[in-house]
Amino acid sequence: MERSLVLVKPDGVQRGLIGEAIARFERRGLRLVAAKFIWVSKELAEAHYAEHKGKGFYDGLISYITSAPVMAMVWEGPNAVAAIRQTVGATKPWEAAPGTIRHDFALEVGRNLIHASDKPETGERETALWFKKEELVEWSRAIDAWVFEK
Ligand code: D4T
Repeated sequence: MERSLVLVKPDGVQRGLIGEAIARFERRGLRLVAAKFIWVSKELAEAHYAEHKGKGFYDGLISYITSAPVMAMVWEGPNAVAAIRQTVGATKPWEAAPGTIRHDFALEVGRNLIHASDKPETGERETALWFKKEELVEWSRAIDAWVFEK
């Protein structure tokens, strides 16, 4: 089963979009594994965005993600990474497909509301970076057989 880290970023939290994001992932059939509401430290922000160090938007990215609390979650399901990226929409909100979260609620790449892991391996790495093992909940739902084929 694939897992993805999802962050409702500071702008999403400030704009009251935590519930909107959770509702969309729940409706899609994804299963929640972990969640916590935290103010991100500079260390965690730098570890999370290490691949962008040195880029022009890096400093702005770090100050944005540490500017106010975020809602950090892990969601799982078959093809969860691609499904969640599809629900979230393209990084640049003006390129995001209609009906996606970024299309429906965002305009700027530096205020794009949500983070989602970009590959299954990234999902595993980011889950381990943001959550301790004991914070991940293994469970099943009565409806799983009606959402998950296997
Ligand atoms: P995140 O990581 O926030 O979910 O975004 P994406 O996975 O969709 O996109 P990304 O890693 O390419 O970018 C990370 C983060 O940097 C901001 N950004 C990106 C920016 O401010 N200017 C830019 O030109 C780019 C490419 C937005 C998301």
